[in-house]
Amino acid sequence: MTKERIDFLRNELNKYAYNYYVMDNPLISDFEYDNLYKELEQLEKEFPECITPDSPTQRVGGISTGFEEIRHKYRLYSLDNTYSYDELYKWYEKITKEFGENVELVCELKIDGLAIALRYENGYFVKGATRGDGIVGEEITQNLRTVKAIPLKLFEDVDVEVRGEIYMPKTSFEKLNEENLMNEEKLFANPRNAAAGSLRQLDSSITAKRDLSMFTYTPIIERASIKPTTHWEGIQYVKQLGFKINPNIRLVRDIEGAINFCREWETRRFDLDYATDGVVIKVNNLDYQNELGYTSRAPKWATAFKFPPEEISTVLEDIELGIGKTGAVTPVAVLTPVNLAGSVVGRASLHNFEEIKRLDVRIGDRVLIKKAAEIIPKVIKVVDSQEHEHLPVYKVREDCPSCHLPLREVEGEVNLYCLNPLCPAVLKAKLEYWVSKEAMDIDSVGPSVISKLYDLELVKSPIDFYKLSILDFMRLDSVKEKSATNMYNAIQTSKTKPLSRFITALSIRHVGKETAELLTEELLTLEDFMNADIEKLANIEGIGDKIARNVYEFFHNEHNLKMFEEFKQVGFKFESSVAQTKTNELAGKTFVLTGTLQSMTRDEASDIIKSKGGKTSSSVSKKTSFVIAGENAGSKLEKAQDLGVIILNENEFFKMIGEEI
Ligand code: 3BA
Repeated sequence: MTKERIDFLRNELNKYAYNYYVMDNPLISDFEYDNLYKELEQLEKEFPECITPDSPTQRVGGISTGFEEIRHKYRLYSLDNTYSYDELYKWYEKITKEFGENVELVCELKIDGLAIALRYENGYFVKGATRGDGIVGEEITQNLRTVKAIPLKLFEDVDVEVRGEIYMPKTSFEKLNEENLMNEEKLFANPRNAAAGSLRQLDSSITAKRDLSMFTYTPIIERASIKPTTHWEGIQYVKQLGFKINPNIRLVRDIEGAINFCREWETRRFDLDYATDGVVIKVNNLDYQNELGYTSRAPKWATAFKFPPEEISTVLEDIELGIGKTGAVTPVAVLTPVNLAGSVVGRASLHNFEEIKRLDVRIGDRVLIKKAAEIIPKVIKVVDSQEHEHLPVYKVREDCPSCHLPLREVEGEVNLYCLNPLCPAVLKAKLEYWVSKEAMDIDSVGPSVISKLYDLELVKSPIDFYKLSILDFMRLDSVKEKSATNMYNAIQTSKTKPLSRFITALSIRHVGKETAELLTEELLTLEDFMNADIEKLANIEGIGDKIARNVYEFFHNEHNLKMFEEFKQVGFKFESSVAQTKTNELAGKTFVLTGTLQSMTRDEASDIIKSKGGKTSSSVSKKTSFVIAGENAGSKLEKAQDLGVIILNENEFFKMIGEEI
């Protein structure tokens, strides 16, 4: 009876874990799972003779004293790779020459993890090892048993060896580093290192706590019911046995198809929660694979197209200090330019002085940089070197590099601030923000024009833009009548922009675009802002006490009130044009915008939606009414398809709001 209950619990738990960790399809809550698990644990304690090796309780073993080297039964070859499409053509040409016809290929994402080999006998997991040099690896069975995506028992009684890649999801890596930071432990540089560090633990209970997973990509079948004749069938069989495979895999008829796959994933990969560094392209037909054979180190039937690297090292030549519109001082790394993920990078963010101290970066160091959030590069660490110790430790500057007044700390902020309201750098930053896309969007007036206008003392504060004549612009070097007229007109038309943009442009602390929009939904005119008390402000949805106080103070500051008068005099109307043109045809509808739109930016589309009473959101859920998808739409589009959310292209969207183009 008890034995039956134990068998039942084990099978149920394994089924749930399989669905959760391999199929990405949770069937029950963590709470329910934990309860069943505890029951099994208790019963197994009472009846240890009923424990089987595939029980979920058997995933964590003890502490080992070291890892043993073992010789792989089948060698794990290397993989040739290239960064160039030309070379892919050449590789394929050699192959087609051999067979005199098009050769089918399988494209797989190249997971940036650690290659491992797993042996199964009679369907049971018996041994797992790192790749090592491909001939000899380290036995890490104990640690691999803790990885839930690795089945302890397969769905069929077979003898196989599989290869795959162990990885840590990006989000888990970030969480782990956050914890390590709090506990003052060493940080991992990237998910791959975190996965490697987790697998190298002598205490497998530590490995068990790390969120590791595995994609399996190759079987070597010794004894089984079927014998695949293609790589594609091999992968399907691996899936059938209970392994997790990467779903982003495609069978293509020739190299063009493979290159399309590479191009697609060069950008889409950033939507994934695991790191990829390329695409592996393999000849599908296993007979062809055998005929092509191997060089001394790698199969001729496979190659990897590598994406441009996301991380690279370069020399830190200098640290410049940037000053933002709030006066926050942000150190910027000046680097020897290098190519990173497809673009040349000469500057990178260092966030703040705390970060410099934490990383101990010194001018002259070789540093590792990467694209953060895949856009702005940042310095992640100093590359170990002999020189580092001989370089002077970076000294934090005590005065503002622009106005030379002392920099100050501000409560609750990590940055240092220049609090001089007349600091030229702060004023310039405010002017730059005024014309920026997010604020008044005067794109013909750029930073260099602003800098010149400032130096000629023509513009010190945003109101001065509106007092300039065309001739004033022509006083600047290299500005001809045509561009002077353009700039003048752009500034004049900005007077009619919606109130929310004006509020955004004011650079009120903690009031960015989103907050300004929340405020102007309730406060429709400038007078409303001047009349609102703190309580009224704080009662607006999404506005906290701190912001309410900032806004209140801003609109009760004598200097600012004078400035508003001046804005009125030059012709600002300050009526909420959103309120005027606002209709309600999209009320209650939530839109998600994804991909590149042709006739407008996503921000513009978002403004249109809001002006018609609709809402926008950045993520797709069941509550999403419509997804507007442009070119190269990625995971959001897929999610919408999964959830059955209506997907519109741009033209359909315009039709819907009656503005056919
Ligand atoms: N496929 C890595 N090697 C891979 C079987 C061959 C191969 C890889 C692969 C040699 C990935 C080299 C180490 C190794 C045998 C593993 C993949 C990936 N295929 N999808 C063609 O996603 N990182 N790596 N040698 N197995």
